Amino acid sequence: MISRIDLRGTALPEGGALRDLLPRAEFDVEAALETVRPICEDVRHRGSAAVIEWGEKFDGVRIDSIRVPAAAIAEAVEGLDPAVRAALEESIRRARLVHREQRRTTHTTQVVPGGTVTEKWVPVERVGLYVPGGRSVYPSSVVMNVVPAQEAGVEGIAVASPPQKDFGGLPHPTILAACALLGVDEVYAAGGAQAIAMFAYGTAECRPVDLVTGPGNIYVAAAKRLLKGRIGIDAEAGPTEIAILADSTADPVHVAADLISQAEHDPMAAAVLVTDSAELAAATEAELKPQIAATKHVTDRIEPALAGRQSAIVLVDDLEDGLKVVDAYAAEHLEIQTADAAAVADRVRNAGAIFVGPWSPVSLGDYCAGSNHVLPTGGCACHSSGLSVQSFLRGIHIVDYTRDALAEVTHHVVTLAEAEDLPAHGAALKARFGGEVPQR
Ligand code: HSO
Ligand code: ZN
Repeated sequence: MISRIDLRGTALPEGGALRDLLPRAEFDVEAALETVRPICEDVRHRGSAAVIEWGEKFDGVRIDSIRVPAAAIAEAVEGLDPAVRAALEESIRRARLVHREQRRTTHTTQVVPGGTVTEKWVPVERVGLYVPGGRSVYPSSVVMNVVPAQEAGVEGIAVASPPQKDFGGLPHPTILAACALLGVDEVYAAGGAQAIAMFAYGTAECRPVDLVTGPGNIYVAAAKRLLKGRIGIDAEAGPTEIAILADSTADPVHVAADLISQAEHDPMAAAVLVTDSAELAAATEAELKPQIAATKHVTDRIEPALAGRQSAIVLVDDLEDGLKVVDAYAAEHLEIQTADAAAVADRVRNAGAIFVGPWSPVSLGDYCAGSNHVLPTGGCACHSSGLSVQSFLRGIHIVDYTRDALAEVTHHVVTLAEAEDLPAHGAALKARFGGEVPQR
């Protein structure tokens, strides 16, 4: 069911060539651009009416207004199962602990006497958080998007999630309840590309936002790519991925369970085991069968995800090669299940998040570790990080020089300006000193 890639007995190729040997899901956002372009244009020109009509077409339910009434949000939290409420509250509490410590402080550097540069961290004014509906109704993702935005100090937080036929055209009640627990009251019943366009262009009901974050399907990713520039976006989220670097000390029961846990998300999800132990590979394969038989979502998601070309067991000669492989793969989630796991984890360069040892499974991080679960997929972990307080801040440099400090450096500025054939740049300084480079 899961394929094998045997890299033993050969010298591993470097960089890109190694990456090409490793499995990865196709996620062709480019192809969806033409589909979402007319939707975004329509929302730009016709506003909420267009959001409602596209929602009727794609979500199968007609609504009168996209703004979710406060009463519906309050009702959702009252109807929430008390155990789910307690778990969400604990998830929020732990995420706040971690994200609060990511706040940045203003820092001033004295470059020369009388010349300072201050870096001030300012939150964006307004963000739009997209929360998918359909197959993936994840209140945990509301937590992972809202908590860093709040800890960053964002004042305007708007949430959009598709209208659900079964809930009278409102977003899913657990999504609304999660918003209520987080203190978010601006929620829209809007999904897909039309929700992203609503955030970017604004409508009569929803003021435009500066930044859109949150996962979604390929059309949501395409709309984010199309509207990027007008709005800021987080990384484009592709299908979820787990890679496990394991040696003979790993427990195949844990390894199989963790591979299945992320395969459960999507038939395109990727589950990759990298190991130097042929015994562990065989034992994990043997474990997959009974564990899959005992779970849900088997034929629609887990089996196709594990059998897909994006998933594999990769055999390597030793952990050194294993580290090269996981770095080349740059997984969204990477588990280290080896002897001395912390030391091995310390040597990893590329991963969205790293889970160390037998007691830190990815599912813990999905809900209650305190870490963020919105992470770079598709190999983007080699250049991007997951969602954090930083994602919602901008660092602004404040330059403040005295007359003397400017006078002291003017000759250098004039020289560089002339070297770039931009004499007016130099003249802007000289104008302050009677048209001359001041004597030092
Ligand atoms: N593993 C997913 C997040 C998630 N898991 C939500 C459960 N609910 C992507 O990191
Ligand atoms: Zn998950």
